[in-house]
Amino acid sequence: MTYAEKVMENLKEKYSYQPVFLQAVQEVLQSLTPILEKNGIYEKNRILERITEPERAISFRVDWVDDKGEIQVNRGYRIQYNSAIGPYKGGLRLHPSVNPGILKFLGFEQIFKNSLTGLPIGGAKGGSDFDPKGKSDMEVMRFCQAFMTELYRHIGPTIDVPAGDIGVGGREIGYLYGQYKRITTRYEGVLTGKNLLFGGSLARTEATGFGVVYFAQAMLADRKETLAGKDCVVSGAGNVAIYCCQKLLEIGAKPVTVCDSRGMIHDPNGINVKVLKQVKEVERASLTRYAELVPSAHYTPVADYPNGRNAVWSVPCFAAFPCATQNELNKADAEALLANGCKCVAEGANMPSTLDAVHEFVKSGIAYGPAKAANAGGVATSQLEMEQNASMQIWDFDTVDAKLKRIMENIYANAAATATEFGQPGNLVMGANIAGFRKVADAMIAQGV
Ligand code: NDP
Ligand code: 2IT
Repeated sequence: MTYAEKVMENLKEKYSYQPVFLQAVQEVLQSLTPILEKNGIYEKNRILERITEPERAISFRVDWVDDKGEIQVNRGYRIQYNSAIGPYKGGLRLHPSVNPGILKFLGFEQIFKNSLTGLPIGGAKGGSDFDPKGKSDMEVMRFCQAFMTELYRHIGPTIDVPAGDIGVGGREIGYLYGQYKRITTRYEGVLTGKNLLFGGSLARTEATGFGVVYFAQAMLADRKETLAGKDCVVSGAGNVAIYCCQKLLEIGAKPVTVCDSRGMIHDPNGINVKVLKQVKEVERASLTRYAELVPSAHYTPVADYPNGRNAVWSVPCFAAFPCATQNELNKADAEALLANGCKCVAEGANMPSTLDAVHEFVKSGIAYGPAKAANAGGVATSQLEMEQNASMQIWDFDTVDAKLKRIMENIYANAAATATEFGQPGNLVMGANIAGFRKVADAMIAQGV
């Protein structure tokens, strides 16, 4: 048994009740074997045993009062995973499915993603099982205030800097920031994704979606291909999906699908981003509303998906952008995409593909950009927001966007070069995992036990 296999066996025994955490670790550890075998220093320093265990996992109770005056109780978490190369950094997720296993998978991925950006940020993730759906603005505000009333003591601009994720956008960050400032009296960059009125960065809202497209462009440029004029499928209809569609349209590609948890839109004329923003960012409505507003759009509810599989993946396309959630794309979906001629997959969501779907993509030799590389534009731009806050500067949109684009191109170049260095050219899963790991592991060794 290799070192990585031994560590994996132990984790499987200890955390059998956290399947998505085990899945994320397995994908990383499988890719690391070449570097672990080349250099015994990682095993000697027990790096795998250490890097898979969070430095600190905070769990707390969140009590708040709903509009009827009833007391509600949720669970809040912050997993401070690794601070070897910078302050903890990562999003907060508000979704009823949130539990420590999901946050550990997300926090673990974040370590390597943040390392790949080339910026000084450690890995973290947090959130709550609070469900924002159907809640009033004031209920969301009271929840966010209650959540921050505990979280504030664990974070700070050089300690831990949370941001958005599923269910957390500008509104929630505003309420969280207000409460932090009320309690501490500090006006400082303790959260990213803030409103432009109080320290937010231009282009942060767009960054993850734009970054995924920049990453796809970088992969394709290396293959003398381009997205211009090509049909693309996008899943999700939230922050990442919306700005992925917007950038695709800007560069002359055509996004033809989006979906939410209730159904999907197929519009052969191309997604109308203005309407999508109105429906999702302003009205916070279901995609049935989009179909009402755009006559050329065809809506399929989840109940009518063939074999219960997301119908997005059976729409023929040149490129696919999974931007909704983990494990939204399985082996059968990957096979359907490949059979229909898909040549590029760039992941906007975190771990959207199951392990066997990843295997299909890598085996096929198409341009496949794994999440921790392809969606790093969001957190990278968060770090640019931290930089602006720390120096009291405000950069214009084009400055931030140009930096974002360069960062995505550098991530691609680094992952591609590392894959070649370790004998598997084109395998960006291996390249991203080894490149992200090497920097953090070497920093941990240099800092001692
Ligand atoms: P949002 O909350 O803005 O949007 C999530 C979207 O995905 C919603 O449209 C939601 O639909 C949909 N969705 C969620 N679960 C499912 C499901 N099971 N099936 C179909 N659709 C689903 O979140 P984000 O756009 O911010 O995040 C999307 C993904 O991107 C996540 O994996 C997140 O971790 C990742 N990510 C986000 C970054 C960011 O900067 N925001 C950065 C890097 C990664 P509904 O509204 O019906 O629930
Ligand atoms: O998964 C992610 O990278 C995010 N949700 C963004 C994290 C951040 O700190 O901007």
